[in-house]
Amino acid sequence: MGFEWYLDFVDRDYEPSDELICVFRAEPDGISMEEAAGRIASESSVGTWTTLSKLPERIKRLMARAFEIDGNVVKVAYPLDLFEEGNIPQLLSSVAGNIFGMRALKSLRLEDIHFPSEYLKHFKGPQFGIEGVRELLGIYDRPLTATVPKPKVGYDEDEYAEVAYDALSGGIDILKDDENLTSQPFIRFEKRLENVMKVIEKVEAETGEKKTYLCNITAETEEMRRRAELIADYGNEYAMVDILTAGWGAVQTVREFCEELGLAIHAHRAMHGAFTRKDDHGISLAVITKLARIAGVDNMHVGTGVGKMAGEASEVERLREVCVSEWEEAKHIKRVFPVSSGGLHPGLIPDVMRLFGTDVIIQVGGGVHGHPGGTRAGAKALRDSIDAVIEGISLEEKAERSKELRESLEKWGYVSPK
Ligand code: CAP
Ligand code: MG
Repeated sequence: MGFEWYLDFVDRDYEPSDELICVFRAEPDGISMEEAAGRIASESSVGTWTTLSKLPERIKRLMARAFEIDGNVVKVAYPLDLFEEGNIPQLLSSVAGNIFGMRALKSLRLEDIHFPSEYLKHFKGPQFGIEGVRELLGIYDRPLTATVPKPKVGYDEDEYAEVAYDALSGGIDILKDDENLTSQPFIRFEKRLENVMKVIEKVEAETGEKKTYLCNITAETEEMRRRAELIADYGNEYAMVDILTAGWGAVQTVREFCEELGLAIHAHRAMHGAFTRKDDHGISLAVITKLARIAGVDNMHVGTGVGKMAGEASEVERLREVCVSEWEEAKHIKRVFPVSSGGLHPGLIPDVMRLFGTDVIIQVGGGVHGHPGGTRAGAKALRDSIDAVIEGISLEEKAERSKELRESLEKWGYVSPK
């Protein structure tokens, strides 16, 4: 139409240079892919629905350009001056904001973002990363094990500590709060932290093994800072944050004070399913996982490929790669420990280790606390299943010498729960 300038944002001959590139999948509604691409590039950079009576000269160099249209896939190049240095919320308000709501698009999915080094240089990335976490815990040659007490919420501070004692003394390395456990009336944060740290002290003295606690600080930002300070006062290594419900700006603040406090960050991705699951609309987990690494978390959930949560093995492999690959464009951004979690039990450990190798944190909640012999037996069954893989023997063979593993296999076998 005469008052539109969307097609000014489409240039198939354009060759991006050191720009931020977004890959979108778009389904137009009554317009061409060309016009859809123009709308995406315009609305996510400098434009709007109509031509304007005044345009500053610099607009020409700030316009995003849709430079590749292949079927429903559109690639858009964004000049870096569009983005404030070091500001993740503003990035998403641009490339993942209004465009999702445009009537001219039936659906839109942000599949990937390619960040140039000029953009990444403004971010610290993880404080510890895989190598730093292994040094923190003194565990180098095997996956790390974690468990979440289940039921996920419901224990009081003392009952929680009992489950923690059984899990950690049974062989689990890391105790993790569940994503919705923060500070409820029956289990206040301060008392739970005090109790778990006493348990860790006791178990470390009894076993000589290093233990740590992924303590969930998720809350308003100043409260998260207060909780993190308490964690550091106890000498614990980690704070845990539900990064999507807390928000990217909060995560960047957490990264700052965890640097001051020397705390590693465990990132839980609860709520991602609200916008990652549909193939034709939303934001891919590859984008979320890249942003988590850029924001500087040390651990990040990436799925199992075999457990109860959605996510095929091919997607899990891609997300693992986002975590563990060296980034040529930003060598200062350390590698992130992938966390495999969700419906796991000893019968699935060979599959998980086939997918991840040993650089993985294997989180097993129900698959430990649902063991017929209880939490401690569940913990040993988990460790024995990992040992079996490292020894190169089958779980059945290992189970001949492990009652706990045998009972786990009798209850769950190799089921992939839904
Ligand atoms: C797993 C879990 C994790 C999910 C999150 C849960 O418990 O604690 O939050 O793994 O999903 O609450 O379901 P179980 P994802 O071990 O008992 O399944 O890791 O895919 O983000
Ligand atoms: Mg959970």
